[in-house]
Amino acid sequence: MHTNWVEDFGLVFERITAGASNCLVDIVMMGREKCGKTELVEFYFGDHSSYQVEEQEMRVQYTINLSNTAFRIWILDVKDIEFIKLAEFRDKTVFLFCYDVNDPESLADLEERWIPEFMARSMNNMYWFLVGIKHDPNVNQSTVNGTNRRDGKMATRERVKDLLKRFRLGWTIECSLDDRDSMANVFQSVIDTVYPRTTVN
Ligand SMILES: Nc1nc2c(ncn2[C@@H]2O[C@H](COP(=O)(O)OP(=O)(O)O)[C@@H](O)[C@H]2O)c(=O)[nH]1
Ligand SMILES: [Mg+2]
Repeated sequence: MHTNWVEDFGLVFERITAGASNCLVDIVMMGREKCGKTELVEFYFGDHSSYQVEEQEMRVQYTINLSNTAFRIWILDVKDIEFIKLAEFRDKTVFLFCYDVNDPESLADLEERWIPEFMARSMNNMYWFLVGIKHDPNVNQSTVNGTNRRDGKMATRERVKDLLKRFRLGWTIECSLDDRDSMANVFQSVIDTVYPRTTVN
């Protein structure tokens, strides 16, 4: 019954029929510096034997090869926003607009800079969603960057709803380094978006 599916590194993939070419999953992560992009990739994939990091012009490139599926992840920081105008993206690239759930400024950055820049390029055959990082399971009342974490989080939630509507962004996924399943959820959502599941049973 489940023979069409393979699990690898906590992610589920449809098994490829013999002779078919490997699946490619291209991800572009952007958002304010320090919102947690790098560690999301490093913590999730860093232990995999195929994990490679390469500093390239305007971006850092990560490659990870799981069974039948190759990930290519580019991380862009705010200083690299020009890159969006210039870069060639492969079909079906998934863009992850990342923010820190405790930092409304990081969401403002998406709203004012990254998303408009991205939307200005009309791109067919691309997918995108929001990723809220540092959604830690054990939130305490300690302050981060001078703001109360819980207040920051509530304010951010409201703005996220707005953004989703305004830019037709689809959905948001929250995750934390302290919750491996939540990180898997981000990457599984990417896989399922690019390769929708074809069999139900
Ligand atoms: N509490 C918490 N801190 C995080 C989380 N993810 C990243 N950080 C911290 O946020 C800081 C910036 O993370 P980094 O991945 O370098 O951000 P980047 O600039 O977007 O690549 C680092 O000190 C991380 O340890 C998380 O899920 N929870
Ligand atoms: Mg980084």
